[in-house]
Amino acid sequence: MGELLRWMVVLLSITSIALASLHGEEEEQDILAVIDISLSLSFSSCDDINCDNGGSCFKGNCVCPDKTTGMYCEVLENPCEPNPCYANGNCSETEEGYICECPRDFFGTNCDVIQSPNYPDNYANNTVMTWVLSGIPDKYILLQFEDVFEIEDTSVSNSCGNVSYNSVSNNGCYDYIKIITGDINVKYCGGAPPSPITAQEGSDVLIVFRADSFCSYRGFKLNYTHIDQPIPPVNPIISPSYPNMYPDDTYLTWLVLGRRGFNISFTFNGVFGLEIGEYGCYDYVMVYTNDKYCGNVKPQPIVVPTGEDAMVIFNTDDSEGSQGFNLTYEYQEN
Ligand SMILES: *[C@@H]1O[C@H](CO)[C@@H](O)[C@H](O)[C@H]1NC(C)=O
Ligand SMILES: *[C@@H]1O[C@H](CO)[C@@H](O)[C@H](O)[C@H]1NC(C)=O
Ligand SMILES: *[C@@H]1O[C@H](CO)[C@@H](O)[C@H](O)[C@H]1NC(C)=O
Ligand SMILES: *[C@@H]1O[C@H](CO)[C@@H](O)[C@H](O)[C@H]1NC(C)=O
Ligand SMILES: *[C@@H]1O[C@H](CO)[C@@H](O)[C@H](O)[C@H]1NC(C)=O
Ligand SMILES: *[C@@H]1O[C@H](CO)[C@@H](O)[C@H](O)[C@H]1NC(C)=O
Ligand SMILES: [Ca+2]
Ligand SMILES: [Ca+2]
Repeated sequence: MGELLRWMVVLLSITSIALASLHGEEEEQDILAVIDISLSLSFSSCDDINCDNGGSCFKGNCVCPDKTTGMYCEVLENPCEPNPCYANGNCSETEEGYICECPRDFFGTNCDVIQSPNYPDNYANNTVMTWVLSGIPDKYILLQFEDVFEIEDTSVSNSCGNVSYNSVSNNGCYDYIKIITGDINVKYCGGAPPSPITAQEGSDVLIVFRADSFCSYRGFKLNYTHIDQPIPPVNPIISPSYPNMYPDDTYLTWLVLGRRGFNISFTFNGVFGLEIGEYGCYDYVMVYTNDKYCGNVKPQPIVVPTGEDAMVIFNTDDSEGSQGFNLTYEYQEN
């Protein structure tokens, strides 16, 4: 096949020389071109080339399957190079790829998962655990929580009742997971996972889990990854489908980071509507403090003191909705 192709190309070139001569044009160049073509043809033949590892020859070059490189696909890429295991886990090659041997308290394919003891069963009372996730220069650590999240907050009854669906960071926690990185220093507890958290560029993340001596719950599980671009904070923060009706049974959180020397000023815009009933807020949005906002009257702007982080929480019950909210914020130097 290679041979046939070669002759066809040479024939074509001879024809073009003939045409060129007819027009009395630069014959020399065309002859050079023919020599060029036959030279490159002798190099681009697949006749004498055997590609290893299932590679196939095309125009004299091996096209290599995944995980192989080299002129003849003879070099197997090492799946452990660079080390895909986080937390200094040890990588070993296997038939299917690699496995990570993770340090104590790190789990997941790439040692990229951490969790409270016994998750998703109850953690033990009197637990303190810490993890350090090492940052990589120019990258951002992204933390993502699993849906099952239950850490004792102060709303539970003395008999270790259900955790509330409504917990706020930094207060109201008997047990907690604490995330410390750069300007972030927040505690989480309650019955719903925090939204994803992005650390600052290159920063390590310190995580502390602490349970007191009474009442344990299912705990938390999160994974982390190093990403190239931070996920920008959303602004405005709006309820799903706004200004159309938001869904039932929704719990969403947003973390707005404080900055030293700046207050954060939150303002509600446009339509505001959250279900209110005989017993208060059935659906609500909560900003920074424990104040729950609902009804149809837009709340006054909220100013968060300098340096403090602000949580925004949106919680709806299992029936009846309204139009929701549109919340913008800005940093004000003070
Ligand atoms: C990785 O291997 C080294 C040397 O065998 C060992 O000392 C270390 O404990 C291992 N690390 C993990 C996380 O298993
Ligand atoms: C990390 O957790 C999130 C939330 O549970 C999940 O959507 C995502 O697939 C997980 N990533 C990995 C690599 O397991
Ligand atoms: C606690 O939650 C469970 C499951 O969601 C529910 O069946 C039970 O009634 C709740 N108990 C209390 C005291 O609210
Ligand atoms: C934690 O303590 C409570 C009593 O406060 C007890 O009922 C519960 O079984 C303990 N949990 C575990 C996992 O030991
Ligand atoms: C910023 O917050 C401080 C402390 O709460 C307050 O005294 C100050 O008036 C605020 N500044 C602005 C511009 O709202
Ligand atoms: C939310 O309010 C801002 C400020 O008024 C406005 O620019 C934006 O379009 C609004 N977004 C929605 C979805 O209504
Ligand atoms: Ca507890
Ligand atoms: Ca509702």
